[in-house]
Amino acid sequence: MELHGDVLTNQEALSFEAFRDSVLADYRTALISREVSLLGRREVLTGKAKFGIFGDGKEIAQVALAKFFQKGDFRSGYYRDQTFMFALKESNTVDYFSQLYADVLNDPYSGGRNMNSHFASPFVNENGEWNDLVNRYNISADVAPTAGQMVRGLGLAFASSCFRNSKHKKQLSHLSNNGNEVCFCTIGDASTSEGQFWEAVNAAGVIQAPLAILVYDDGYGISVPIKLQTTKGSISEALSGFEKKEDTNGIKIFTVKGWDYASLCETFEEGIEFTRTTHTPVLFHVQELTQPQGHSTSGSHERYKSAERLDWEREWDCNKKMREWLIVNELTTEDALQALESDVKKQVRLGKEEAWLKYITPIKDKIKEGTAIALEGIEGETLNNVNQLLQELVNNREPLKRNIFRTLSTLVEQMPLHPNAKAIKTFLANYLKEQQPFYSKHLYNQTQKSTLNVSIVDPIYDESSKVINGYEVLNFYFDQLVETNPLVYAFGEDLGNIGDVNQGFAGLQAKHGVDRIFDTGIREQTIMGQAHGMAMRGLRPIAEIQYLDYLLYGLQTLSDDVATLHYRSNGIQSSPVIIRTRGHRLEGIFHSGSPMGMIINSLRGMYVCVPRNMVQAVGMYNTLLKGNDPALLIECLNGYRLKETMPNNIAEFTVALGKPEVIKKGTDITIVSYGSTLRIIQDAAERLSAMGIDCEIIDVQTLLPFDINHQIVASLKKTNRIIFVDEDVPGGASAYMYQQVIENQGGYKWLDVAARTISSKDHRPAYASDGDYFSKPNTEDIISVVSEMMAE
Ligand SMILES: Cc1ncc(C[n+]2csc(CCOP(=O)(O)OP(=O)(O)O)c2C)c(N)n1
Ligand SMILES: [Mg+2]
Repeated sequence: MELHGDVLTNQEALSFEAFRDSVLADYRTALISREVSLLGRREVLTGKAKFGIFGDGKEIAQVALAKFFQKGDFRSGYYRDQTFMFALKESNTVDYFSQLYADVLNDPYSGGRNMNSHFASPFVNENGEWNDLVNRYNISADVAPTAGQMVRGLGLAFASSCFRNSKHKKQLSHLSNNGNEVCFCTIGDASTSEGQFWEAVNAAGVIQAPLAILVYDDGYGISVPIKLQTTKGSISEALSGFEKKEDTNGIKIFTVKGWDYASLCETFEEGIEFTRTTHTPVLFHVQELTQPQGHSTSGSHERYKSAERLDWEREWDCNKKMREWLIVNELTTEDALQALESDVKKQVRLGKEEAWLKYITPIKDKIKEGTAIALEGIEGETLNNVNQLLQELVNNREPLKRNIFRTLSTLVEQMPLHPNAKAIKTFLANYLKEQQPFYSKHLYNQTQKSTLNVSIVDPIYDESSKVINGYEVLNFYFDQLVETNPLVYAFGEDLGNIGDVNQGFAGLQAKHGVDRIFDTGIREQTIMGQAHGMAMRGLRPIAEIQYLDYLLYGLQTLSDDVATLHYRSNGIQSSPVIIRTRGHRLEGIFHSGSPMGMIINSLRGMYVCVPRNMVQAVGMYNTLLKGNDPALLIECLNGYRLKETMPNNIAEFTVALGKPEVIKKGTDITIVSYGSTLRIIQDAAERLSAMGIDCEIIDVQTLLPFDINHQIVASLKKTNRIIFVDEDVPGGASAYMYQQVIENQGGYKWLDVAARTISSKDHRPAYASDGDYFSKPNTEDIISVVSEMMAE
């Protein structure tokens, strides 16, 4: 983008004008963004907002980058991206401040749930259906855990490769334009120290997806300088071995200075075009950026940056450098710039004030309403007392909703004989009822695409129904599924070529193609991210964690990103991933874990299915594929070679989530469990039956959701005795089931003897069959606890 000031032809003059206008528009966006950062910080320091993190010092790179972000593209970024969002007009001053104020009505990205600078755009509509993602800018909802965005970005990019290779492109044209979409993934220099970053870069280099990684290098991660973060103090140097060469895979690496507008435009143009057309990932190391106001409102960078560094940052401020460049190249004048600067200041202040009014007015209205109720018809001494109690609330210039609850509740506590006490309580109860959903809705899908709305189709059996091994049931099913549903993709370690370690997909890659059923590296976290990004783009991935014990490697992504997505985007994004794994019982410390308490406590927002056999598992897959919620399904490791009768309608029948099944009726005691443990319980029940004790056995089938219709307490009403059994540690998921039934379902009212739990020992399971016997609940344990309870 060289400029020469000689005589121009008409044509040249026109195109020069257009160029100059677009450059000045970019500069204006950068100025607006800077002003937002300055005023935003002030809002926090004066107490109107709680916390602030801003994009100052990274404006110019982002106005340049936004030029190459096309409709249909995706962003998986972090909290410095406000300028990019302003440049795309995906954000503006008013919306930005609404989020800063945690305005549940007006924050368009998270409904007041996420901190500021955590953006999102609608991928799904109010019916839960996917929007046309091809004709809009797609901003995947941000998370705060550093580098968490990398693995999602990988998946969003990889989906483009799926679409490009799909045989069903026509059907999918609302989701992708032949896989031309690039995922722009931004990250700070320090966050590249995270494992997520390296795993994602390596995976991208192997799978070759259109992922554009932008490392914004400002030399610091809060206070820790880059030399303590990155080998050789430079991410581009450290990554040089990943560089794609002729005849190799890999990534293409660019370096560019973050204050150099012209070079940024040129570099991004080349790199983005390259990844869009070739699907080779690219990484831009954007260097020499600054943080004019330090990291966030939580500290001041003067504490850890030297005076020389702070001087350097002032000198190399990207906005300042662009301003100089505009003048040197005679694109504008000093006077025009001053006018622009004051105009921008005014615009941002007005936007901020508008957002504040939108936020505060309904709260102030509520205060008026509540105080009017408290004051109605009272006089004299009482009026004085009430006024005194209300004073602080009424005078508060920045009141919160919780101040209303506190003040009015205190008033009723201190003046129980206040004539309007009842009316005040009603007012507060109604306000709570009105407000709570703003903070709690959309944890799960609440549209007609909720998995809980899926209609239930019973399995059909007759004399012709086949009796086959569990793994054969799965294999038969997956074959039909991939054949009939073009959105389904299955992948994981050893899942492609050999068809998974238990042969659920055996032979299916050869039949359906390596694009649909494939192997991945040993990289659980990016397998999760890959699936997550695909699901966000409307595909239906079934991604495998080879053994339940290794879910831990992927748990951060599942817990922080997948499970929170629908909630943190306030319902505008969904990720109906299915994570398939196998566990509970096999051998030894690292192949027979059943950490279900950890799982259900960290994955609220996902459904957790724990089928006892493969037919149940298939019914659950069918259900999950019809809804739009994410789920984890754990098959029983010791169940693949057990014989099962396969329903004739294997591809259609569904298992309702949250509906336990009574698998043995009985009158003396209710035993509640799930998964592999049920077979131990059935064994115990037979021996107890010989002793004259009649057990009722209930399979909960899913832990999340749990027994929606309270079927278990209905059993307890009959037997008056209950045990919760599983293979988790003491106090794990057995304690969760206990709490659900005894507390939530009011089960304590029906107990003749104390309810009990039986679980594994505190330690990991020891190796071999005796290790299992002495570590996990066994038949004799169950018989002895049941006998004790019957004798009490
Ligand atoms: C997993 C995780 N660890 C720590 C933090 C706290 N934290 C937030 S930002 C940050 C520094 C990130 O620095 P960098 O990646 O260079 O981005 P910058 O803020 O400099 O743009 C840290 C440590 C976090 N959010 N997530
Ligand atoms: Mg940094």
